[in-house]
Amino acid sequence: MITSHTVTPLIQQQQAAKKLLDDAKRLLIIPHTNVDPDGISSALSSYLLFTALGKECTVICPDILPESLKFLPGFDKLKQEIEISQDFFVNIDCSKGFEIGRLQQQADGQSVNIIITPKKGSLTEDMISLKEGPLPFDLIVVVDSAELKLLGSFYENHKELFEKVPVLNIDHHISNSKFGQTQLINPEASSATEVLYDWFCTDSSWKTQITPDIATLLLAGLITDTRSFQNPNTTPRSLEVAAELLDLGARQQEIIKFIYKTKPLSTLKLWGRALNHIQINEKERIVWSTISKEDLDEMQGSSKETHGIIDELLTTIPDADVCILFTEIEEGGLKASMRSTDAIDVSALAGKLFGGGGHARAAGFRISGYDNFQLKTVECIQKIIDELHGKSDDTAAETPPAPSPPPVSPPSTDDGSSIDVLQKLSE
Ligand SMILES: [Mn+2]
Repeated sequence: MITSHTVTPLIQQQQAAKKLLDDAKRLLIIPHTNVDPDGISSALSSYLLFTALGKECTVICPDILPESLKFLPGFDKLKQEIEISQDFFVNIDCSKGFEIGRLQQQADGQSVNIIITPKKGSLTEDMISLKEGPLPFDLIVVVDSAELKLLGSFYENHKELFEKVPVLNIDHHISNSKFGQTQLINPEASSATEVLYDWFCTDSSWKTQITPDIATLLLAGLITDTRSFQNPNTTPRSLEVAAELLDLGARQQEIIKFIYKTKPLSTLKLWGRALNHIQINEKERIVWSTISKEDLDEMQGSSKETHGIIDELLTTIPDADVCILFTEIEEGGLKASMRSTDAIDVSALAGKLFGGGGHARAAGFRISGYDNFQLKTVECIQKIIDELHGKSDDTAAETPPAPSPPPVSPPSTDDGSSIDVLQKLSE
């Protein structure tokens, strides 16, 4: 949600964020779930820099660790969980001559008694006070996440921590909900790592700590969020930052090799299936393809491996205004990723017809509760064609209705298709 509040100038945000960082000693750094290279690289570059500056840092990957990003410097530092044990203090005022002889504890099943035997003087209630001990972190740095709930179960499981510890929100999504005590949000930056780089450069003692490893991380986020500088979010500043990072020793070829030129065999086989299943309606300028559960099983792949198909295969077909990839998902149901040219607003289509959402040129939706995947995809395409022709829903309803209306889920949040879309199109 974009608020109407006056936007704090970037320089002031950078200064406030720096002040918070300077005062903090124990940092918890975390990117969003459904991790992507920008999120992970932002978290790891912050981890490496602030560790070098003497902070005690913990870096979280709130997802299964993505094997494909193992090449990123610092990857082995990622933790999936933390153990939080906050001590509790029972304070005894000994200023009036009281001395403890012995401390014991005695449990009776329901409760525990702490028994204090005096060595000198006597103990009264007003000499005892109780307080919570320090938390394991004094600052949480959330990177590349438009909302706290995008931190997934990590946030759900540690809500109290997020309430007690100040949160620094570093992001580049225009849709950022501005959570946290302090924000450093630059919606003009093409990646969260670009926001970080500009921030790191505001302090010369920070900038000199940018090692080739940190530069590689920062460049990895920049390259992937701009899809190698192909996306319209690429600005003159992103190209400048990329050049400066190369100067600082970023290993661009390593990023290209591991992100773009290393695909598991199962992914390539799934791409083969998708290519085989491409269907085109030339008149309506719609291209679509399908990956069924059988395809996933036979190719030993996962539905999370399909998101390159739409951006790297389907959208390269000229003369199509709408591209759609239907993928059956392991948990049941299907997800559809949509891309379009300027001619069509797929977010509106996905929302109106299927309760999905996203952005004008990239959107998605989910459907569950159908009997036949292939028939369902044909039905979806027909609905889209009818809608593009301005036919009303009543007309569409004249086709034989499904036994019961399929429940429609909100846009997917588990792969590149739509959380990506929801976050990314503002990039
Ligand atoms: Mn990003």
